[in-house]
Amino acid sequence: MGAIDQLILQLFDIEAFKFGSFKLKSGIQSPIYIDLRVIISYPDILRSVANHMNNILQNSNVSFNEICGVPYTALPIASIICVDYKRPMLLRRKEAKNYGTKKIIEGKFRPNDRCIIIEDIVTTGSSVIETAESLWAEGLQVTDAIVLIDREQHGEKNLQEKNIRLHRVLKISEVLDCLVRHGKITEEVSKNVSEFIHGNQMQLPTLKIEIEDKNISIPIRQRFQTIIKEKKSNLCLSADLTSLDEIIELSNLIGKNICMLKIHCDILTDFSMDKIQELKDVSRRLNFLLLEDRKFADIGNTVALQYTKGLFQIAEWADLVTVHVLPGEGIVQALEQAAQTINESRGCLLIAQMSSKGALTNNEDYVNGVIKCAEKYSDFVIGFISQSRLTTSDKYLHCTPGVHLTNTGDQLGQQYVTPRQAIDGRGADIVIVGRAILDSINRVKTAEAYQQECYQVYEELHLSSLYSSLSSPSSSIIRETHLFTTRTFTKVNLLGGSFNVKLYHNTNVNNSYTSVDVETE
Ligand code: 6AU
Repeated sequence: MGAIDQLILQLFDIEAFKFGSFKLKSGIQSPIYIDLRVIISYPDILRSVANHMNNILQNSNVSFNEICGVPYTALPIASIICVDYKRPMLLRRKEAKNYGTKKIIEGKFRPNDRCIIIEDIVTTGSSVIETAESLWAEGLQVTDAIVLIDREQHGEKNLQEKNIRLHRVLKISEVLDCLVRHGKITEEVSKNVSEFIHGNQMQLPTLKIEIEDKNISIPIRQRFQTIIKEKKSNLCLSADLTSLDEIIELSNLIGKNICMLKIHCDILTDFSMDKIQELKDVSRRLNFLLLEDRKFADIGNTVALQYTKGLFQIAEWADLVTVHVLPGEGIVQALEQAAQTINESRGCLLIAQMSSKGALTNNEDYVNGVIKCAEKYSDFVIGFISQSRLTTSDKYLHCTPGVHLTNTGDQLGQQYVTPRQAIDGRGADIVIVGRAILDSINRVKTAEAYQQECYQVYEELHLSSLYSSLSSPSSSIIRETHLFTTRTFTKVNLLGGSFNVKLYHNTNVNNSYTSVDVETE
């Protein structure tokens, strides 16, 4: 008997396949029920399943760095494969932790690593897709999934649409054939199940709105987007303090509320590489980016040295830096080249407009020059420091300083607007707030208030763009903002039905787009 037949019969013997009439989660009555959870009680069968999946992995020649099992049944299978292959494993939590790092993917990986998904059974492919989306959001590449059983209910095509290749040990049709051949089920039962399978092809109900230049394929940009979304924060704290110890202490308290911490390393009286490493550790633990507001403004050669050498060795620790384009595009070219010597992903924000009174940057030609430079170096430039929305492309994050809820300016030319004016009026994605938080009586409470205000306005704005993208004759919004606390954004009446609408970024490197997923209730 062939190894595949042997495996099918073993699964039959331990009642992984049940025939009769079963009500599925969806309410549909099914003549077959497959429960692969039982395999964990049979070490020999578990090992045999892992061996079969290993063979597929070997024969498919897919290169990969990590393996991610979909909870729960696939986890022990993935563990065995990882041990056999001596490959690291990743885990996707079912829910993000609501304490500590709020991570959804556990385990070590690097941006652009290739990860294979392992699953026990595929029907529509939705759990593989959900897992892939979480991995994409972390900058990983996912192109292949291996499953034990394909129920042949359109899962392969659904996965194909997301550019994921499906490899399977068994198709349900092969299982049925084998069980009939060995007299375990009758022809009639097999036919019944086949008819059910053919009559229940399940496409994912997805309405995809593609936005062409949604280029979030570079890791630092992806990380930023993910942080904003996961933490529900578009607040950057401008920690203009002269003590790094104080900044570290403050970031431990406020880190959970911000997406980015901005510092000026040249005003620090106690700078050391050890201390800045400590701040970097806090930024990784509490999940925010570090921006060194260096405002580089010299010729390329000098700037490359300022970025990588000297006391500060900025490139070693700053995820992002600010740059004036005054000297011409060579400055960005130099920084990008210098950043390539660093192991981690780096980027920069171009200063396009300033908040201070009489700023010479407030000139159309100048700003156009900055935008052109951003386009040319769009792998390294992830956004602007600006006072208005500069391009219709949402490739660039617009970061706006000069924000205060109560003051209108200082004695030295700074001019303030409120968070709502910055986001709604001026199109800011990220709001940079300094003294409004630093000079307040309770910095933590004030930071929380700014986080809430900024993200609420940001979400309202995003929702209204979602509204307009869905406002075709066949769709109309029936319920509004009450679902903000989850990833589900709203409910719409679409094509005659009521749907939950989810907005998410598909960060598949080869096919970046934003899509609106529509799920039936
Ligand atoms: O909120 P504040 O006024 O206490 O701090 C604003 C911070 C300061 C400035 O150096 C910086 O934002 N800034 C910038 C940046 C970020 O480059 C540009 C600008 O036009 N205005 C401005 O205030 O750290």
